[in-house]
Amino acid sequence: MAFNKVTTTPFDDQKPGTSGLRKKVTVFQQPHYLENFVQSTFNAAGNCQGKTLVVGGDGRYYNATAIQTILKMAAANGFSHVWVGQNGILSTPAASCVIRRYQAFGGIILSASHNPAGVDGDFGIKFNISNGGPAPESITNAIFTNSQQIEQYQISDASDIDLGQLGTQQLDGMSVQVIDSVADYAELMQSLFDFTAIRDLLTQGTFRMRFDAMHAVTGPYATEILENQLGAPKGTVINGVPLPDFGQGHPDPNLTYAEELVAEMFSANAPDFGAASDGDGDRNMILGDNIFVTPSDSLAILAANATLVPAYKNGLSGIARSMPTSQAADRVAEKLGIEAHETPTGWKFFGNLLDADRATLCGEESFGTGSNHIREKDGLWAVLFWLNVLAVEKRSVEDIVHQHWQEFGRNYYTRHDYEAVPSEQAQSLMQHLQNQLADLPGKQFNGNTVSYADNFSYTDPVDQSVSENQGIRIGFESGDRIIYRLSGTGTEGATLRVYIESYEADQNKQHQDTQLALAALIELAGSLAMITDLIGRTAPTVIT
Ligand code: G16
Repeated sequence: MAFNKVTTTPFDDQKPGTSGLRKKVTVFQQPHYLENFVQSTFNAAGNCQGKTLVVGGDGRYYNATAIQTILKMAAANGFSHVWVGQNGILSTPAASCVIRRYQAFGGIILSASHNPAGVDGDFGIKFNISNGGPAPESITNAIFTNSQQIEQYQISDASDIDLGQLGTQQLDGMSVQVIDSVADYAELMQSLFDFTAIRDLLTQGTFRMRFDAMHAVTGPYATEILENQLGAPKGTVINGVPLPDFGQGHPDPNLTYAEELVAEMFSANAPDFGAASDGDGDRNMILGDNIFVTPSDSLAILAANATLVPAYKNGLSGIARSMPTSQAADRVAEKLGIEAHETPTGWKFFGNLLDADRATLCGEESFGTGSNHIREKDGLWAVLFWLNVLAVEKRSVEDIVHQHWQEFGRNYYTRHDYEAVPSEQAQSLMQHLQNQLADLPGKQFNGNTVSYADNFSYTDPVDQSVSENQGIRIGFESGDRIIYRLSGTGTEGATLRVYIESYEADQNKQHQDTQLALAALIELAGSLAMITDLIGRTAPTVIT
């Protein structure tokens, strides 16, 4: 066995997006494509000699093949030890947990999150640093720079590792330890939540719940924790067997794609609590009997109730949300007298705040919620947090949400996505908006005066790094907001996201249909951006 130095040439499309590099499987299957990106990652990460790496993914098609390549490249690049999930499976939060627990140098996570999988589906790869979180922009930019200059990569010609076999195997002088994919993560959850109270809730009364794993990676985690450890009846977890093509589904836990769960939760005999997670287990959707909790509200409600949970019983240091996420959490932070942070979209921006203990809870409108227990968003953690609150409060999801609105006011919120828009059209729409920014402040629309209009720029309060062009914001004196940005996770053309938010303090007006309550702002958002004229669309592809 030997380490080979393979000559290669750069690919020009290896710039990591919001969360790593996501492309069609067929793109990754091109000769040298994966290898170039992995070598660029190792080069950007620093000295790998004698270091420990974690590797795992969401089990989608090409996961196991890519892992064998990464292991051989890790050995050739000097790593001395790798922790890898059995059969190559680690949910994104579990990977973050394992990196932290075993103090690894970093990890490589293979996932394209909620994007469809299979031979013609999507694949993805990202690097997480030693705190367990996604690499910051300084490293992702360095990966891209390396990928533009790469001339060779190093790889061992050793045989494949048996990923099904728990325990330690050798690969060209590097030890590869295949670990149970669930155990470390489940132990962490036990340390955070009141499992006794949740077990009582799930087993002693009439409470019923449903968890939809959408044939993606969370199935084994949810089955072990909810059914085996917490005693929920068998069948509580549906679609719990992970499949390489996610059962040809789209494991994005929202009202559009989790249709089986949504239908049940909005039926006459609905369970008390419903939840779903995504392809790699970091997103969550929360539902009650005939009620959907928006991710923005979920963050605010968890923050307001955090002291009911053992891990957060001493309170929170701060709350962080991504810029397009509604301002509901800010109101909770204000009442609690703690810091509120507004970051660009992307979990990587929360890492510094969590490390510096400037935030304890973080959340995003894109169905992501998490805390300082790891450095990724965490779908099942959010579900357990809700269960813990429900177990203590002994009230329905609806009651908890409505009481929250009464106390803090309601932030009506929706996101309209226009998918697969030709990139040039999407760019010209953003430019059209950019051109108006200077003139918008002071203008009135439907009696609502624009107080600011800008392209969001973020200065990290911990390391002072600056991230510009993070989305167009139009804010009104009333607190209403319209935000436009282009997704950084799609793999086909561009996805335009339009985020619309309006605050309602009046209790008598807090129970309208969201789309109706926001109708005037939605129309304004369309006309300011000239959506129909510039991208030829009359309706969004997905509404969340
Ligand atoms: C990723 C990021 C999130 C981000 C989301 C959507 O989530 O980790 O921080 O909010 O993408 O990003 P965009 O609007 O750019 O598509 P995931 O679950 O896809 O890894």
